Amino acid sequence: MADFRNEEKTIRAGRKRSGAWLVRYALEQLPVSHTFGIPGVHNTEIYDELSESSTIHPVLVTHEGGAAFMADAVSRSTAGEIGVLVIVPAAGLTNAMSGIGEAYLDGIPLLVISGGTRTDTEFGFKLHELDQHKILAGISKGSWLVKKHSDIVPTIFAAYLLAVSGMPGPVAVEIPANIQLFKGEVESLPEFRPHSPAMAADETAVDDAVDLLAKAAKPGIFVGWGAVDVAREMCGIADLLGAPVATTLQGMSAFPGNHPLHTGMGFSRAAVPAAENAFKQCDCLLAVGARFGEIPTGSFDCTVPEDLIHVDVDPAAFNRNFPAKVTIAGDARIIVPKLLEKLSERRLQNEERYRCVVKQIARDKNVYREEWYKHQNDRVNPAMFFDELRKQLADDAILVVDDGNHTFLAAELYEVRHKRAFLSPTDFNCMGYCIPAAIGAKLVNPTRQVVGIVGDGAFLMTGLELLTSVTEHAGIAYFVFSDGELSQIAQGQELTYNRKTCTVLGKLRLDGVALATGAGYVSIDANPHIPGGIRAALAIAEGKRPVIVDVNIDYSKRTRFTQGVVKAVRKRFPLGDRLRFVRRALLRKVTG
Ligand SMILES: Cc1ncc(C[n+]2csc(CCOP(=O)(O)OP(=O)(O)O)c2C)c(N)n1
Ligand SMILES: [Mg+2]
Repeated sequence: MADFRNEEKTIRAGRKRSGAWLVRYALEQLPVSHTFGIPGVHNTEIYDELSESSTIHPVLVTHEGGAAFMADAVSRSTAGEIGVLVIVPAAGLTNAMSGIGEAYLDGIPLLVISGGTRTDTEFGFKLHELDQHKILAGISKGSWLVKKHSDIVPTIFAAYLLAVSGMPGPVAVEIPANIQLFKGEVESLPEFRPHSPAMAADETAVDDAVDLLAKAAKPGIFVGWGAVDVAREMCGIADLLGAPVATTLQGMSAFPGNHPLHTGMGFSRAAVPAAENAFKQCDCLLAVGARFGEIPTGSFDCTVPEDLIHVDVDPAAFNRNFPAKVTIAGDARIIVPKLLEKLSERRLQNEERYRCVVKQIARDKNVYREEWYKHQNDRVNPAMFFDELRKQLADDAILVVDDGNHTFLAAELYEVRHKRAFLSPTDFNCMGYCIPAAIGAKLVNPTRQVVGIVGDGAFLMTGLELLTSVTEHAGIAYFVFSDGELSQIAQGQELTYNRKTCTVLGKLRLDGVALATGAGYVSIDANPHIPGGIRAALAIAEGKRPVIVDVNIDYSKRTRFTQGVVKAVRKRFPLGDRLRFVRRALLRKVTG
């Protein structure tokens, strides 16, 4: 593994310090404002130290899985802070794994500080005794077991640097209880020096990319989370090229949804019509910070031109799913401004293309919206709901989603206008993300509105973290899409099997959960209640209290995503099995 040791300045300490003091010392120098977790006998000394901190607030959660999602959202919703967990070994770690896994596959930095069993006793079968590093090996960028006091600060700095370098991700440091509790010799205390992603862009590759883009007849742009901090420059590139822009799901806030060249999430047949149409006959694709993962490609069912220019911090993404003509490895924050600069020098004349593309996108977006507006019944219309929510929220409001049908409704119908303003659990795709993640986002963005969109099934997984938002005065409006089902899967079952198994939920009284946790409660039963319901919820959240909004959502119209993905997956089945599936579904339709 590379040596990520910080080029630290050291201060002479000259006396003994407890390990817990050293942990606090290290964390206070990093961009850390909160820690998330639950105390136990293996980390109470760290918690006791944190209670003395004037810069770090330790947050008690109800489950360490929630802690990990909160920490993940801290990293996602800020350009610089890192989310930190302070947990007990073994049981705390395994509970936190869902959030650690999400951060790992989505490339989100996370710093896990775990207690560890004592290393100074001869006994075996100790409480929480488990080789955590074996578990962490497949789900983190690296993990350390601290052996002596003087290693604590340099190890935490090294772990942090690894978490934020290259493709970001989670890291873990285990500090045995005896080292935390007792004092040990530390000769010097390193001081942290922030680093910058100074990785120069490969000029030749950038020139090659500009050549391809300049001569393209129908260029297109695909942006992912990796481009989240260069949205302004990406707009500049799109404008110069007159190129339509699609985003990944995770990267929905990497390009403003109200830009006239924005089309939607993905550009496959599982994308909205504006995106699908705009990318037809695309002859040169610029992909930035997007890995062509399963979701935005509609299960790998998109057509990618030969002239693919792929920019990514992770070279492993190149030529994996789609071959690229030009690859540029590095941080989008360095490469994209360079691309924009070099494209601007070409004095391209793409005004006519810009006008045509913009016109078609606007037309397609309108038609799709009308299609949704026409689909009305006595339940809450998703398009009307998201339009009203958009109207009432500030541009920089953060929308946190979970995983389910509601995610794709949000992706297709809600306009994200600000960077880092749409948080979604994407590649690990873990249900239970929204409720806790919204808390993490709100705590580090107290002046921004934070809103959750969560399915009733996902709510059941982590809903009791509402108590954490109540105690932390995190004013979040949680819109629970109550359809009584695990709909994203139930719809797939319906389309594939004509039968639903194990996807109908028990009846949940959300007003009871609100009462139990101290959250506010609002219900939106039908379309006329949408404006008033949203207004009432946002007012409660404004008063620093979370609120559950029970939305009687209409799921009878399927998203383009669900329809497209089911077809794409089925298409790849062996012919015999495909026919068997179709026959079985038809038979069940007839026989009931
Ligand atoms: C931890 C976990 N378990 C199971 C799944 C599979 N899964 C994906 S979406 C979904 C349905 C979610 O239901 P709900 O939260 O009610 O949202 P809806 O689809 O109804 O909007 C399920 C079960 C998952 N993604 N994550
Ligand atoms: Mg549901």
